[in-house]
Amino acid sequence: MSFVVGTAGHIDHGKSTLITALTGIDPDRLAEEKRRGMTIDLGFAHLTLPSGREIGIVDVPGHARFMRNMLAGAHGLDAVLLVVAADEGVMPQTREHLDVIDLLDVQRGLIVVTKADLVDEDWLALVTEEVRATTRGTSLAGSEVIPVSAVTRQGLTELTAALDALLAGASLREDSGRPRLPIDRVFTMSGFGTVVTGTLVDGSFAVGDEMEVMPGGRRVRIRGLQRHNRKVERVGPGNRVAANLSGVEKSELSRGDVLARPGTLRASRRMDASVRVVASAAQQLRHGAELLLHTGSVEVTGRTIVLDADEIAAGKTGWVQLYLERPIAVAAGDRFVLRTPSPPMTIAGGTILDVAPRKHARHDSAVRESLARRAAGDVLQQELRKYPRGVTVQALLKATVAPDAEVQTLKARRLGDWIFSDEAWRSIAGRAGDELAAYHAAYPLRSGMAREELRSRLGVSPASFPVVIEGLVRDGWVVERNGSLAAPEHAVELGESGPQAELLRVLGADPFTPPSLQEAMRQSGAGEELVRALVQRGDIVRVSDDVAFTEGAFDSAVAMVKEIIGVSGSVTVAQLRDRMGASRRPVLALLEYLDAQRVTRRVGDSRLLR
Ligand SMILES: Nc1nc2c(ncn2[C@@H]2O[C@H](COP(=O)(O)OP(=O)(O)O)[C@@H](O)[C@H]2O)c(=O)[nH]1
Ligand SMILES: [Mg+2]
Repeated sequence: MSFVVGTAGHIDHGKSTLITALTGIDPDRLAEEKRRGMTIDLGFAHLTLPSGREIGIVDVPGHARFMRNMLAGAHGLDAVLLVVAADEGVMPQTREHLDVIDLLDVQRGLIVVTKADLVDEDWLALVTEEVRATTRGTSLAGSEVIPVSAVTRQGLTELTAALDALLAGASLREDSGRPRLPIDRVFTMSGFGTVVTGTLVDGSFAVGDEMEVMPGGRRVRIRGLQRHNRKVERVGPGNRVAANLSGVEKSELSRGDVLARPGTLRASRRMDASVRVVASAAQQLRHGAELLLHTGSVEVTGRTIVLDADEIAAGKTGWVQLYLERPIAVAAGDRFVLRTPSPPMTIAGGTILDVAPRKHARHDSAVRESLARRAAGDVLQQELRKYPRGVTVQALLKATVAPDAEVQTLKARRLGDWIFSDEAWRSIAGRAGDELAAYHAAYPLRSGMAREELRSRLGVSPASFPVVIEGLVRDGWVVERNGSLAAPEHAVELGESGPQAELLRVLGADPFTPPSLQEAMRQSGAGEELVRALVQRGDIVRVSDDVAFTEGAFDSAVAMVKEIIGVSGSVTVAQLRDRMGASRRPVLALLEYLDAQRVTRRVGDSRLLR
């Protein structure tokens, strides 16, 4: 049972001091932080609560100038401690951090009123009321308020008990089998090499796992893992994790990169999202605005295309497409925050809905409807609609961090590693039926269409074609005959009279010494098409370009070959010619055909059976 808890609140309100008082660990680890007595970057600690529940702690800087660091630590939190100093009350970054917590939808929190030793009861009551009012309408509304003092240690026991109770109601982080570690720190340790840290979500890491650094896709291996400063072999979601990586230098990694299982995450520059503009925002979210996007531990500049309006007013929601300066690794469902670069302010936030959208026309109701369905949780089904020719399950899942099992719930046709929306599958099957019907009408004497030809007419990829055919056969749209594809009802109709009957008569007149096939065709008026149909049906056997036997003659000749070999151990052209009473030309062609068919094997002038 493990959770990650973050701090939030204005500078100098006692966040870091509180964490030290609770854990004995000073989260201000940088020399500059110690010298200035001020948190600059994220700090980390850990604590075992009275119940035995273990928590990792992320301590954030409160200074407005270091908001970007605060944001890098604010994702993946199970709960937050909103810290407000009793002597100062609610201050600008109290509000801004609260906005961030609210936009990231952190639902569990405690309001910790610190420095209670500095004020009297009446003042404390006023501050308590002020904080309650401030959190109203946010995800922390109604959170318990706990006065504490790091100096007198008043309230610390109550605080750990309250945190324990709060987390008792929290479900463990879902392990969807698709771990992601948004990296918030990279350093080298002598004897270890490259180490990254972060808050692990969505899955587990184990020592020895091969991982991928996204974006970029660099392969690395997890050489060692630490959780709360202790070596572990394996660690699950909802943990602060340090991972020692092999195969990568420190200089090749940075905050914002994501460590994930190979092939499970997509790097994207364009994404669709729902947004909400914070109620107190000094400006609306304007179409075309250049903003800073924060999600996971990454910060990136991007342009905001407002899809269904020219601007989104403070307190309102809308649909946007974000176009980023560079690709980042995200998944549908991820929360994000948008800030204006100058003056630096948190203005909006929301949920990523599509990590690989097309450019949309603005004010398009179909786009709006599709986004609304995604926002309602229907991401995979919507994603599947993008692939009219099917998609591999793995590629589909890259759109989200949904567990693989969610694929089973889709209205779709699953064939091997491939998946087709019901609509796509109906269209492919209908098209196959139409193409085959047209082909049979054009070539009634052919038993069917070559596989490759049907593939290109359907426009499906070579990779998916085998499963597509398998599915079409199973559904009764297609049959496979003589290596070609046909509609089940198709049969080659050869009449009892006419050129085909004539050809068989001409070839069968002197069955072992038939005229050349070209001569027989000329005499009977049969064309290539008809010859092919007769071959496919097995009425004639074409042993070379210009020699064909009737079925009966061929079968007899093969029997003779086997008989001679049975008696003499082998057969020569002369032996067979004498036995068949035929001329040399068809006999030679027959034997070469049998060699090619691997019935016989040539050794010198003789043939043996294979
Ligand atoms: N009197 C009193 N001072 C405190 C208390 N907690 C923190 N401080 C002081 O407040 C200042 C800022 O604390 P710090 O933890 O760095 O604040 P942060 O910026 O929120 O992390 C430091 O000088 C602390 O000693 C407290 O409970 N009582
Ligand atoms: Mg601090």
